Amino acid sequence: VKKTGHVEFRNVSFAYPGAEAPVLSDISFTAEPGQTVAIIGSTGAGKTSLLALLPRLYDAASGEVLLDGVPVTKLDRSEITQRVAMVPQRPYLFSGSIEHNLRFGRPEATDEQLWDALTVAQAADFVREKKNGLGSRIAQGGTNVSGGQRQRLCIARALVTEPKVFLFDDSFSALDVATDARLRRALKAKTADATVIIVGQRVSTIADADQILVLDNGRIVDRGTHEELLETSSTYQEIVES
Ligand code: M5T
Ligand code: MG
Repeated sequence: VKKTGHVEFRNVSFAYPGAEAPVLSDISFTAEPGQTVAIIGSTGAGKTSLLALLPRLYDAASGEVLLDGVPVTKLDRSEITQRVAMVPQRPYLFSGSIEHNLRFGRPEATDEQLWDALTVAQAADFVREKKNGLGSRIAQGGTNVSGGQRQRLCIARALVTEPKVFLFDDSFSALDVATDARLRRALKAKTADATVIIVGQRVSTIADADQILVLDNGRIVDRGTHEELLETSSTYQEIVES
């Protein structure tokens, strides 16, 4: 199997352990290398839960989640973490230096690779302006950096691992629209061959995706490009107008 980062969900359903009601029902889609797939939907729709199934934070109750054609349940954890990087909805920074935080998934990364990741994540200026640069201390939980800086450092941390698949869970929400746009342009240029799955609330974040999945109550109710959904999806129109 070529390890290019091809993602497929095939009729996936999922309920949290102990819960009866399914959180995800009959989810099917593919995300190809080079593509951006966006997931949008109201709070509680199941967006975070959907992303969690790829790195196996949880396993599907039925159906299959495939990475490069192989069910993730048949892959070693290390094979998944080498290929998939997730930036969680509440990204976490450890107490320690910025450098320590960035190298978390790839201790052997060079300083050049760290700066390259910071540049793409639009965080290089902010780190450069700090007196101790990469050696600057981050407090436990990242409480001494802003929410947007925390998001960008966590995006940089994901970039350092050079994954085939990026999962961004609302990772651009704390950024202003201009920074969001710059970051995603740089990301696209840097990761042209990667598979990108973005959960987003803001239409500007997801409008240029190759495919948008509209999630409602654990189901994909509509899918298409921004232009197609504006024509066909009342749920999408409601989100756009809200
Ligand atoms: C979907 C429940 C949650 C909601 C549904 C993460 C998590 C969620 N849930 C649990 O029971 N346990 C959990 O650990 O699952 O939740 P979601 O996937 O987090 O929804 P979302 O990401 O679309 O929402 P939001 O607010 O991030 O936009 O019933 O209680
Ligand atoms: Mg969520």
